[in-house]
Amino acid sequence: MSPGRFITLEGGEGAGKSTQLRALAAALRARAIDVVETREPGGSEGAEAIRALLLTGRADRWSPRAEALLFAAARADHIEKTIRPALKRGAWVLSDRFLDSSRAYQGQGELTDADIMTLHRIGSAGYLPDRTLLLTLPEEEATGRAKARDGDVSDRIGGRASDFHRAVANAFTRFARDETDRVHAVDASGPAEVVTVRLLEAIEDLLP
Ligand code: Z5A
Repeated sequence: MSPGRFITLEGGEGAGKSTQLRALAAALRARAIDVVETREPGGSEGAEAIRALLLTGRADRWSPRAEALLFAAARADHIEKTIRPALKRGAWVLSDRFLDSSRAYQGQGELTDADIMTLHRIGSAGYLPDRTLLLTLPEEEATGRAKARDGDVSDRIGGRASDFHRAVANAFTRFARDETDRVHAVDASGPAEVVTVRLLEAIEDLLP
């Protein structure tokens, strides 16, 4: 049995993560790979319940510390109930967002990147993906895609100021620069099918 692999897709809102996750899963299934598609926050019964708490309600519903702890708790349940069992049977797990989202969104205000990594060590024994695909897209294009789909409606975190989202994008860029083995930046512009080919190239070395 070839080993299961854990692949995460990261990037800002509207970059095309969900679209590409579905396309990548289809491409892997066409190669007879057992694939589990999942997402964060969420991906297990408990984590989906926490997702509803995190993404709805007033902007100030949670303090930065409480918010980071909720993401870490959801992730611990997701790994335990969904990710590890799938990998154990040799499946590939594709997750729409994971730890790097917490580092980018929760780890550069009141809490630092080191704080988020400490929460991840406590919650999930520091577990990391085999590969993280960072979808990069100029801000205006990503905003345009998200707006075309959602109009002016956004969730608790998506609705934050553009400065915040710019800082998130810079943090993701830093991760790709500093963790070159794991985090691969992939250009998410152009037609969806072309982006999927780029993503497949970025995991080619992991394919059985
Ligand atoms: N969050 C956090 O703060 N901390 C954490 O630890 C985690 C998450 C895990 C989750 O929201 C929020 O939680 C998120 C971060 C925070 N908030 N923000 N920002 P979510 O899961 O509901 O949403 P999202 O992750 O931000 O994703 P999204 O807005 O759904 O975008 P996407 O998945 O990257 O894009 P998409 O849905 O695939 O595509 C967007 C639109 O563009 C859609 O209409 C597509 O048909 C279209 N599209 C896609 N690809 C293309 C191409 N190539 N060309 C043209 N149009 C395209």
